[in-house]
Amino acid sequence: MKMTFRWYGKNTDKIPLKYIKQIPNCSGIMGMLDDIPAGEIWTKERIKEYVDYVHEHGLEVEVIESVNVHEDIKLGLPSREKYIENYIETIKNLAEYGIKVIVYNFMPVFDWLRTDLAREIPEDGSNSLYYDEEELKGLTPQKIVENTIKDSKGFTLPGWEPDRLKELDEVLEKYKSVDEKQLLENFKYFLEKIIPVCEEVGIKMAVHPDDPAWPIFGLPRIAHSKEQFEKIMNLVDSPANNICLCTGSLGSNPGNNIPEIVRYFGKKNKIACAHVRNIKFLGYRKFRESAHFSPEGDFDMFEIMKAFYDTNFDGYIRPDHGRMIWDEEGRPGYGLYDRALGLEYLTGLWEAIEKMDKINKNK
Ligand SMILES: [Mn+2]
Repeated sequence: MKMTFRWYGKNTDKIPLKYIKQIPNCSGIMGMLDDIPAGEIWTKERIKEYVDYVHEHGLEVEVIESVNVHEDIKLGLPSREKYIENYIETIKNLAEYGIKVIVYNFMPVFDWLRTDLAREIPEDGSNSLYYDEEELKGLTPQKIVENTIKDSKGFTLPGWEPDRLKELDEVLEKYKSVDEKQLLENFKYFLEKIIPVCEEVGIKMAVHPDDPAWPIFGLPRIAHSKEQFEKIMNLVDSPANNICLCTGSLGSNPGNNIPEIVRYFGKKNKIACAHVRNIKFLGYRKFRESAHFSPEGDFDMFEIMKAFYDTNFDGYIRPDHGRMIWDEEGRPGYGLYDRALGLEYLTGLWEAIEKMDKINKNK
């Protein structure tokens, strides 16, 4: 298992790689180039520049997140062909520079959604991302986009890239004729084209769950339960077709038993990487993102890490969204301090699980 940390790139992430290197047990970053619009090729030049810069700081970059899938691919429009070709070029280019895993999603328009990006946590004065379905009821998708971009404090947010949202009305209209079944068919079409290339160049695709884990705004969503992920894995049966298991996204539905889902797909070697975080439920479809430490939220982080350990997980884990603490000003969910605490906590759990296992085996 390799512990990593999400990093946006030197132009848009104010956290220097030097700081990330100083987090004990952090082997590298999960990287992204968030200025490249969905559908465009990630050129070798851009990738090389990014990868070289990370390596210069003594860190690895074997996972790239958010090579966004163009909406036309998800919609199954004829124009998807050229976007799929571009996606394939990007896969080949990334493989050439040592990338092993690509995290992506196949969610119509929105891949994650919150109603507040900085809700104060009364117990300690920190703040974190927050979701309340009740608040969402009074809002149109357009208003949510407006609020989210306004609350992002000028930082780009993955999934909320301006290019993806500028033609929102038009895209929402197009999705009216796409149901879950059609979306799955379009997904299969995409995977059938790209997975053979991934097999050839040694890349694992890792699909990220819906966040929150249920449909929103009447859009079809197909990745928020064990059964749905089983379906996605069966669309194209290949070692290159994998899951990015995000505990906070999937776990936003308390009906999803995270340790059990980790064990289920872990045994099948279907988890290429994981985002591990905790959340605190405040009511029905109402939660906030808590510190990683189990008692701060509603997940048993020990059981989650043990499920990874017991299924011989050898992929990548990163702490996920953190709170804003110690007066840090930063990208919502992606400050340095609380994520570093999270990484250390997960590392401690792993060390303890591993050593206890050895002690027990030697008995
Ligand atoms: Mn995630």
